[in-house]
Amino acid sequence: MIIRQLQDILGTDRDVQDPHGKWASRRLLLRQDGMGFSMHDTIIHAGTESLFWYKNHLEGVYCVSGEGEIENLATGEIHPISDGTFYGLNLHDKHLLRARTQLRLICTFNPPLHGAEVHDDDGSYPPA
Ligand code: 9YT
Repeated sequence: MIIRQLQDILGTDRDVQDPHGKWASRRLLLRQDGMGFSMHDTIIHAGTESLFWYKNHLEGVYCVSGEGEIENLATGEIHPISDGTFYGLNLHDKHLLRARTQLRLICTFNPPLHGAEVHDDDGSYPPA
């Protein structure tokens, strides 16, 4: 059984800061933990807009606090995000994520991240 506390991850190599300063991702679970998915407690900083396009991963995201929106760039649809909103990028959906206030998102990736991925210019992470 794996037991982890967010407090113990802060400031370690599992506490990943966006090089552009838009988010912080605290990796509770990674590929090397062997569970087939990764799970992250992610903070999206207030007032930011980020382009993400996970071509090589499926991502599920559950918002537990904050206010923002996601724009589906394939359709132009904009969906509000707040405490209790889930979105699943089942079509590897290219999107813009906007945080009006600080968002706290619980994110899962399949396949799992190993932790050293860096977003490319398209907003994707390289294949596992
Ligand atoms: C929601 C989202 O995609 N945020 C970007 C960071 C990513 N979730 C990660 O690496 O944890």
